[in-house]
Formats: sequence, C-alpha cells, structure tokens
Amino acid sequence: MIDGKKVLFSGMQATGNLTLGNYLGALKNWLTLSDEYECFYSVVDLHSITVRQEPAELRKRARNLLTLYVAAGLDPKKNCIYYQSHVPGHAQLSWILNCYTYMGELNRMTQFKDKSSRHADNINAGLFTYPVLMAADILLFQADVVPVGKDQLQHLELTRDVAQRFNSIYGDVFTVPEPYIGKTGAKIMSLQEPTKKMSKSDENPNASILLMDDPDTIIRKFKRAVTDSEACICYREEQPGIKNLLDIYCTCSNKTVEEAVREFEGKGYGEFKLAVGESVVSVLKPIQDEFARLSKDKTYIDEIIKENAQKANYFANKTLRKVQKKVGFPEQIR
Ligand code: ATP
Ligand code: LTN
Repeated sequence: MIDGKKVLFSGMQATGNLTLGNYLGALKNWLTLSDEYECFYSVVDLHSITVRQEPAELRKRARNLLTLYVAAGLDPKKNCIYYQSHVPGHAQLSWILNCYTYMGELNRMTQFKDKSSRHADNINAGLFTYPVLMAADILLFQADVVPVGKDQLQHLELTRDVAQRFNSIYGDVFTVPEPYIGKTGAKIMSLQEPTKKMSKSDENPNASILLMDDPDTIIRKFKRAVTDSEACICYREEQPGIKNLLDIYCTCSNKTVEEAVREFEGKGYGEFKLAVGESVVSVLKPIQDEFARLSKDKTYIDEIIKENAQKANYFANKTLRKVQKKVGFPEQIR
C-alpha cells in the first residue's frame, strides 16, 4: 500500500514497434487504473538486451515507448513512468531472487522455449532467467496487481511462487501479486494467421497493425485480413479470423459483441473489415498526433524521466533494504 492505495506494476519492452495487440491488451487497460491504484509503469530495457540490440536503436525505441505511455494518456504526475535501467534495485533484487528460483521452474517457461528457438544463435543466461527479473520488477514495488496479456500469466505464476517461497522462509516480506487481465482485448490475434497472437516480432508486415501505422495502411491491412468462407459475422471459435476482428472492433468502439453482431447482421465481410479498420484509426490517430507533439518537447519528457526515476528509486530501495537484511547482508555504514 502507498498512501492507502494498492500498488500496480507493469512494463513493456522497447523491442520492435508496438502493435495494436500491445495497446489493446496492455496499455489501454492501464489508462483506467490510475485513479484506483498507485501505478508504476516501466520501460523494461534490462529485459530488452536478452536478445541482441543495436544500442542507438534501443535508446531511441525506449524513449519513444516512454513518450508513447504519456501520449496514450498516462498522466506522469499520477503514474510513475520510468526506465528500468535507471533503478538499480531491479538488477539487485533479481540476483537475490535467482537464488530462490529453481532451474526446473525456468525450464518450463514457454516464452523461453519460444524465444530460444527463434534466437538459436544466442541462448544466453539472461534469456533463461528473464522471468526472475520480471519477478524482481513486480516484487520490488510490492505490487498487488499486474495488468498483462494472457501470454504473461505463466511468468506471473512464477512470481507468486517465488514470493511465497521467500515469505515462507523470512516472514511477510513480499506482497503476493495478482494478475489483472482486461475484459476485452486480452489476446489480439495475427491478421494473417488468426490462431497465432499478434506479435511485434512477426515477419509478415500484414499480420500486425503497428501503433504508428498511418490510416491508409491500417485500412489496407484490415482489407487483407484472413477470414473464412462462412459468410457469417458470428463470434465463435470455428471462425478465428472473424472472432478476432469482432474483438478488435468491440474494444475500439466500446461495444459489446452482441451489439456488434447485430450491427453487421446480413452484411458482407468487406464492409465489416472497413468498419473495423475505421474504428482502429479513430483510436490510434489521436495517440499518434499527441506522440508527435510530445516528441518535440524534449524538456518536458526529460523532466518526467528524472522525477519518476527518483520516485521509483525511493520505493525500490525500501524493499531492497528489507530484503538485503533478511538474507543476511551486512548493513551499510554511512
Ligand atoms: P514479442 O511478440 O516480440 O515477444 P510482444 O508483442 O509480446 O513481444 P511485449 O513487450 O512482450 O510484446 O508485451 C507487452 C504487453 O503487451 C504484455 O502485457 C503483453 O501481454 C501484451 N501483449 C502482447 N501481445 C499481445 C496481443 N497480441 N494481445 C494482447 N496483449 C498482448
Ligand atoms: N515480460 C513482459 C514485460 C515485463 C513485465 C514486467 C510485465 C517485464 N517485467 C513486469 C509486467 C510486469 C513481456 O514480455 N510482456
């Protein structure tokens, strides 16, 4: 608890360009939570180097992501928006938690299996212990809730196990966090292979809508979206392409599935796809405009970076000192 409010932590990697999946599955849900919770949103650049990065490019993407958090509507006065690398406590706690996590647990992580098969030339130890760093992120702030997409649930479960293990040895040190999955948009699928999640690392450019795609590109990608030959705009598992488009449409236009299905009854796929594209444009265009405006205001963004890093360090150090004491490190002499 901070000032009587529960704590929320989440983060995103600055690798690749953000997709509509990232926005609807994560960022959009974050916006509704800042009144209820004390929120920490990190640009998790320590996680990014688990796969090879071009340094200048990583720096640029990280800044863009931080700016995008603000452009999407997160108020930096209410939400602590910061770079993970500006808070050394993440790495420090991560080391300690490494010693309380089993190889067997990490071996079961599907994201590791997936990423190590995609980066077979660089299966480094950081990629393997990635979930421990994620656990450290969350536990460092004593987070009660963690809004993530469904793909991250396994990591959150591991975080809970590690927290409980630590607490059972040393007493109540960590808050055991709960996942927070938004009602809609929990899993946006690829527009080309609707049984696969929309991912920023997809090689097919038509598979994902990028947050920075211009309106024409968005409409074109939706027109090319893979559907089926059922000729029915119905919400069911047998029609994954249409189901995904309905999910996107409903989330972007704040309608229920029933309302959307009624709206498109008897209409063709072409008309439906256009409407989905337009609903997405109406959501993304204002964010893109605000992003362009904020990107030019270097002083304002720098100020956010500085102030929020101080705030994050303050809370991080509180937990870290407690943990260091519990495991038996000597107190620092000042
Ligand atoms: P990659 O595909 O390269 O692994 P990613 O697109 O999954 O990356 P992350 O930075 O790992 O991006 O995820 C940021 C957040 O976006 C996480 O909370 C994740 O659950 C969410 N997210 C990512 N893809 C989707 C999706 N297709 N639908 C819903 N949420 C998603
Ligand atoms: N692993 C997450 C990003 C991430 C995260 C976190 C999310 C790193 N640390 C802490 C929530 C809480 C991902 O790949 N999406």
